[in-house]
Amino acid sequence: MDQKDYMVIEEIYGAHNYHPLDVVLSRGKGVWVWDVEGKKYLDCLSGYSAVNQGHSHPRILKALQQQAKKLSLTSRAFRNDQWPLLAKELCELTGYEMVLPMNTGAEAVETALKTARKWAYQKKGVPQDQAEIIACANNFHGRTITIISFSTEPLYRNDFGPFTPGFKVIPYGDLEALRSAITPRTAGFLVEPIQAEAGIIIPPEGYLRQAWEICKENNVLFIADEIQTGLGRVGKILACEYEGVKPDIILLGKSLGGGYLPISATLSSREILGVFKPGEHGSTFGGNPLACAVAREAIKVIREENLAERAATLGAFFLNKLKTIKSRYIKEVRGRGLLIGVELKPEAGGARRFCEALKEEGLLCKETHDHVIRFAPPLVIKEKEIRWACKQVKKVFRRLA
Ligand code: PXG
Repeated sequence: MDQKDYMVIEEIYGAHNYHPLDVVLSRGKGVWVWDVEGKKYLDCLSGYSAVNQGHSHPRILKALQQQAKKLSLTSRAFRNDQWPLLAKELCELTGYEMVLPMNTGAEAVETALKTARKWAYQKKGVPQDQAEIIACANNFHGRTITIISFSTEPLYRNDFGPFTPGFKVIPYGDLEALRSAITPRTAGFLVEPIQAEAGIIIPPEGYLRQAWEICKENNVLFIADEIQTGLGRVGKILACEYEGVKPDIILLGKSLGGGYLPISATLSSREILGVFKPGEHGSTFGGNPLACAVAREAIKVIREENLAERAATLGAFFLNKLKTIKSRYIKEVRGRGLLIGVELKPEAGGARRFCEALKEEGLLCKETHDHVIRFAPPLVIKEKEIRWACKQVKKVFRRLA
């Protein structure tokens, strides 16, 4: 079968909830992936940052294989010998006291929302069913009904109502808006340290720190969604470290599974996460020994291969190289670590056609919103691979000019 055959079958039998680039991949190693016809590409998306350690990392693969042979799933009805160790190691990595494991990012977000509400009723004294949570315009936190209830993107919401009440949306980067949105019933403020899906939007310097302080003054939980920015992507283990912010709750996902399995985590203090009693929340696969063994190795690799430091240095190199590309179509090149966006002017005709042209040159990128090309390769990328990527980008901008 060639690529066309797979695409035809997918279009017939698969729901059309995505619009992927027309490339059918069957193999990956490090920063490289191969299509079914053997053509090689540099992966500049990393599964939306779920493959920070690179495809098919040998150490993580070994952990997966060894654990798969021993024990894969117990449910939380019984204990297993991997979850306690992952819990401890994750807390040591991030400086938190307690963790609740789930599978997808959206489930970690839901966990944080439930935590904040329960905390509000039990600790803050908010009257039952009155808790409010503040989120930011142009957020991306996942796809559940509750999460899209505070999305501002019509595409994510249209025809999915009725929505979950209890949320307020304020502009991102606006401290005054935060101050005035807080009431005695506010349980938490949910924020992405960088809005990746919105087009790599970096808030004004000091925003996170001051927002955190406003939350502290008002006894409001500061909840950082680090699902895409965390685990090294932006040059630190947590993006919030850039401003010395220690959120009350952080959310991790994506690369926690080392590119192999879905596993997510909600981390907080004992005081906050301690609100859960047996039976109040959970998931069949959350904390399963296979995912936990993989996650333990995944975070070891991030630490021992200095992936956060690599992202900082190589990201700066990549960013500066992209900034040297001269094109009347480029509005701005911005990023932090290896999370980089090239925003195009409207006359460029959209980022999609650039991604399609880059694919032809062997570089896989995805547009985010209509006008931003995102560059987010695995953090194991080498300088010479970045040089090669930039050459292809230059070529495409010349060709499409
Ligand atoms: N928070 C952030 C910041 C994210 O980027 C999620 C939460 C949700 O994670 P899950 O594992 O539930 O997808 C994300 C996910 C998609 C898609 O295909 C998702 C993301 C980025 C791009 C596309 O729905 N990020």
